[in-house]
Amino acid sequence: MHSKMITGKFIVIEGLEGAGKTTARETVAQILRAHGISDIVQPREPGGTPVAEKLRELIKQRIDSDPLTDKAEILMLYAARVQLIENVIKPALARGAWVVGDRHDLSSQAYQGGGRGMDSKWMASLRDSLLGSFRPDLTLYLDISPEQGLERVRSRGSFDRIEQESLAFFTRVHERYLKLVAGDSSIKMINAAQPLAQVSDEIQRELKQWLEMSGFEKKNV
Ligand code: Z5A
Repeated sequence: MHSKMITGKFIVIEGLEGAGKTTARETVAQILRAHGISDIVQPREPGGTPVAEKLRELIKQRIDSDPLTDKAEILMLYAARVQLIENVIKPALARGAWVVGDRHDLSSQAYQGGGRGMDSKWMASLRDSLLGSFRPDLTLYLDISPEQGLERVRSRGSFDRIEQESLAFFTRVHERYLKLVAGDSSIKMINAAQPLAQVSDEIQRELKQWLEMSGFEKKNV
């Protein structure tokens, strides 16, 4: 029986490309299932709704005759995020489901704020006016150097518009991630440079500890 019922929570996996977010999302879902949580929604950002997936295509596509401006890029990312929050995440949480997302607002703070150098105050006011106080309950940030992350994804062959950015861009994104993680206790840092099995172990430790602290004890079977 459940020792304590709690309502749905919003967990986010963050990190540079190649950090291992896809595997981590599945590891988190497995741990939640082992705790008796079966209604789990796993969206990705940008994306996760029909409209947001269309925006994702536009965001990732490079159109040389009409380069995407930084402002248009951030507005499209937020348009996709608002669609996802209002049409998928909030309804899921309201029915008691858990949401495990691949990227969320921290990505915008790191990529557009750090990578593109967009004004932090403007970014904060955009976020606050569009999302209000809506935030993840827990973020697992998978830390990896840009060099190692890019090396892992290189085997895919083709790169989208953002993946074509310079190493200097990804270094700024990484630096901003580290700064944001240091200032927010709801973000747990995982060493994603380790072999996959060790990364999964670290995720398990952090998540189990957080579930215990949140008052959720493993289902007794
Ligand atoms: N973006 C943005 O700029 N602003 C925003 O607000 C948001 C997003 C929300 C989304 O693209 C792009 O949008 C992203 C940021 C930007 N762009 N860039 N560049 P995406 O969804 O296509 O890409 P991604 O989110 O970065 O996913 P990814 O590249 O697939 O990374 P990943 O999911 O973290 O990696 P993975 O697929 O789990 O692993 C990659 C490979 O590494 C794979 O072969 C694994 O088997 C291997 N791997 C993973 N972990 C390990 C370990 N520990 N050891 C060895 N090998 C490993």
